[in-house]
Amino acid sequence: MMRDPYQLFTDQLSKCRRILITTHVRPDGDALGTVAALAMGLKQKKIDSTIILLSKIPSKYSFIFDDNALAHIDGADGLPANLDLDAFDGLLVADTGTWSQLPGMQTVFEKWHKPKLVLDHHLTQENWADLKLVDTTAAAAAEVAAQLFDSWGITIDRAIATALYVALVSDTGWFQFSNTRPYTMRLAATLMEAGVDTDRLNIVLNQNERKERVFLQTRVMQSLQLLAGDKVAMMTVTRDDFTQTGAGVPATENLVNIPLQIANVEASLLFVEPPEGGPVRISLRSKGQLDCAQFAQQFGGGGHARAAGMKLSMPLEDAIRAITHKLAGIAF
Ligand SMILES: [Mn+2]
Repeated sequence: MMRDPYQLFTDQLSKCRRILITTHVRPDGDALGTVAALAMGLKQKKIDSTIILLSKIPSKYSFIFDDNALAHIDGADGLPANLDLDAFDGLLVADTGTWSQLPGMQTVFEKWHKPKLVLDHHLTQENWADLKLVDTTAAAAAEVAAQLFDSWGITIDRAIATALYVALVSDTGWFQFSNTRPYTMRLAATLMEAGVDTDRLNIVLNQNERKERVFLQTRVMQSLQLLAGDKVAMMTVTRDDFTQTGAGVPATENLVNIPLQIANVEASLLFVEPPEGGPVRISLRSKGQLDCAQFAQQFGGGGHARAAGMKLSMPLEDAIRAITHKLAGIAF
């Protein structure tokens, strides 16, 4: 008989006294919320944890750590040289199962002799973990963590519930995306009953932008063009846009989604000319037939069917020409 994967995971974690927890580079709300919830949940089981993050925490998410006095090691510039691996009994990776999402980790941990555990909901997985708890039907890694807590008898208190709620709304677009399932809504209800202040979270996460970002958005929207019989939208962010608004590249996040509001638009492109130079970054989103990942692969990029990215080392105008030329050959 197959053993319950949650029980196997619990058994393995129970053998640890101190565990290192991490998540993917450029962590989103699911990554950060799940990592924080895991650290707090394990504490109830007298398991100490140390969180290491491979990028700076986006400021809107820092409250998850600050409110709960959760410290973390900054691994944005590589793992700290003084990190004492002997102090840990295992590595717990949340919201990814691939080394490419964990820069700097593979060389150190590939041959590490202690257990490596992955808790995730992504389809793409590698085989280096000693134990995996992966549910690809879960809308967020947080759903897997919540089920682990449930089966292990870890109480979802207000702090844990808040971290899990941040994770859920991040990966489901506030319960709008197609990954939202009945369990997601039931879990959200449980989290609200545990005391999550959903109104405050809405303000902190959705109404907390720096003014530079909104001014950048205003400029970028002026660049909107429709191609391919209004089926493809295109916007550009130029070096000048960054200089004039004082915004940085992170402020371009999600701008690519705006043109998808237009009924006829099936795909949206955002070209970003980085202020510090380097390749032009192109984001592609689809709400129709276009497979973004397949398209991006032609240019050495990648992603998912509805969201992908690529980088082109050429001037902005040439990058626009190359991409729109390829898109012109697609029948929408
Ligand atoms: Mn996730």
